[in-house]
Amino acid sequence: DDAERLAAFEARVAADEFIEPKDWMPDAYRKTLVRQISQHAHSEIVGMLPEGNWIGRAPSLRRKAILLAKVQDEAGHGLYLYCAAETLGTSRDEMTAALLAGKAKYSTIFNYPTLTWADIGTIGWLVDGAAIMNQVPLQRTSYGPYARAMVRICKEESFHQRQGYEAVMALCAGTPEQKAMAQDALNRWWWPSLMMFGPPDDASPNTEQSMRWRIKRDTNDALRQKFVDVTVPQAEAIGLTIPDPALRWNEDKDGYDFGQPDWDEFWAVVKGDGPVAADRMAARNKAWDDGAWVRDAAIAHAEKRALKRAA
Ligand code: FAQ
Repeated sequence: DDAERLAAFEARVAADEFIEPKDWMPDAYRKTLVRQISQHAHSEIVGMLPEGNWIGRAPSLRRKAILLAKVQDEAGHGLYLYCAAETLGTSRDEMTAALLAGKAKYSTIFNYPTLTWADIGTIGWLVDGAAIMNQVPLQRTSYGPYARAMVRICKEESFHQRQGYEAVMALCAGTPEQKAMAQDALNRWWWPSLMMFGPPDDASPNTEQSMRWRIKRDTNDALRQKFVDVTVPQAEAIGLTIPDPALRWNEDKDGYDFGQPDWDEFWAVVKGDGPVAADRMAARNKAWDDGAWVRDAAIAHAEKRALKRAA
């Protein structure tokens, strides 16, 4: 019966076994996974937009080639993640429809504008840096297909983070105007990057259950702390200042004390009021509509081949 199956499921999770698509799982576990994995997939897809609009304006051929490769990687991440979510019984068409209708959540970070070239380096450094901090532990998430998707994603994110930091480093070694551009980008992206980890633990409705089921392996605040601890020395190394007057090293906890992002702004952006949220949704819908002929052609081609095989 259900109580027995639930006990067996919880014992497997506690023993760090992976749960696989055909295994029995509680409905709430399946629902939480579909929620988190689909939100994650949508983030990768919408996340192509802020950087995609700089491909034509990259300052050199080398930077352009790197950025193009990075944006393509994000598309690939979205596709692995949609596949992982599909193993739980929700179709990619349903997930895509929810995104295009503006009903699906995706990371708040992608509702902020990319104003200068320095923003592109800063996104690689901070946004991909935050993504790695969050996703390395997810390689041990309890659902097998999600954990395995994370392995390749983390390798690619690590290249993204390095290319971003290297681009910011180049600006910091350039003219005073270039260095000021890098500082301005850090000032604008710092707080939204801290928001990527989600609300504080005491305001996070999903953390406790997700930790018990080992869907999440660390809490939002624990990952945010780790991110601050590794990022501050990186900023110092290239002569940039983190825009947080409360930031200071705390010997006792062997980590930094730091200020809190504006959580009212965070919840407003979660609810869809981000500075460029409407533009992002319009761009996604336009891309979907513009791609209709490609989907139609692929289906027509597949049908023609199926007919030939039948003949
Ligand atoms: N944005 O109870 P919690 C990338 C929502 S990396 C929007 O704490 P949970 C790479 C949350 O969904 C970015 N919504 O939730 C890249 C929940 O709403 P719901 C994507 C947020 O799930 C780089 C409510 O608030 N990474 O794309 C956010 O336990 C560069 C309550 O929150 C992932 O998705 C937020 N920041 O913890 C691509 C990683 N935070 O559904 C392109 C996997 C919270 O109950 C360029 N996800 N919410 O109505 C996770 O680890 C978790 O889902 C968290 C949130 C940590 C994001």
